[in-house]
Amino acid sequence: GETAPGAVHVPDWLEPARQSELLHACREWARPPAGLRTVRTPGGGTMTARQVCLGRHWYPYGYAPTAVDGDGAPVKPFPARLGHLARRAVTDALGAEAVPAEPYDIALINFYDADARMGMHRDADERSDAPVVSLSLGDTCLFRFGNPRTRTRPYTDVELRSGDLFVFGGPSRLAYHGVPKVHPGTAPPELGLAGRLNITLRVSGL
Ligand code: MD3
Ligand code: FE
Repeated sequence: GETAPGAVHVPDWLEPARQSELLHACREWARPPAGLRTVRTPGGGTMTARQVCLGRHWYPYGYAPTAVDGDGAPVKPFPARLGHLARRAVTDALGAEAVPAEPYDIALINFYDADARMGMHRDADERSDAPVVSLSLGDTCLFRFGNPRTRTRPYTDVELRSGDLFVFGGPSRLAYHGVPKVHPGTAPPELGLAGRLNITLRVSGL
């Protein structure tokens, strides 16, 4: 359903076998070089969700070809199949007209343990207004969707579960959003994941 203009939630978009496949791939991508890392924020803090990047390395607040704030290794390539998945996701959520002409070329994968959170922020480091595609695996989280102008209320709170798709396009592309809570032990048992994983697929416009 449409949470806000251009923000569409599609529960259970990924069937269980596809969730397992994607989780397995994420675990491979998380290995060094340029694997899972803790993101340091400019204020001297650290993000509680740890991250792996494909295609381009995100660091606060820009993109680089190597893991500049990790081991310095070249970032793993963006797999063609994630590009196909992104276009299919946008088509299902927003319609074929919303699929961008430019290729999807970045994946950011966030790993949340039971205590991890993500504060309210905007994703404004891409030079493209193409929709962002979000896929969730593992534990259910409380996802908080705000508005494009301020990080404050009004919010729309949505539970994101394993297999859910969320696409953020149009006026929602620059909206504030965050993850105030992960619900431990809520992952589908057959997935074999303690915690939550979120994959976002993006167009860099570079
Ligand atoms: C709304 N990730 O990677 S997914 C992020 O669950 C991020 O890991 C969260 O925020 C997570 O930047 C939230 C939902 C999401 C992702 C990207 C968006 C919402 C968005 C981009 C624009 C607007
Ligand atoms: Fe974000």
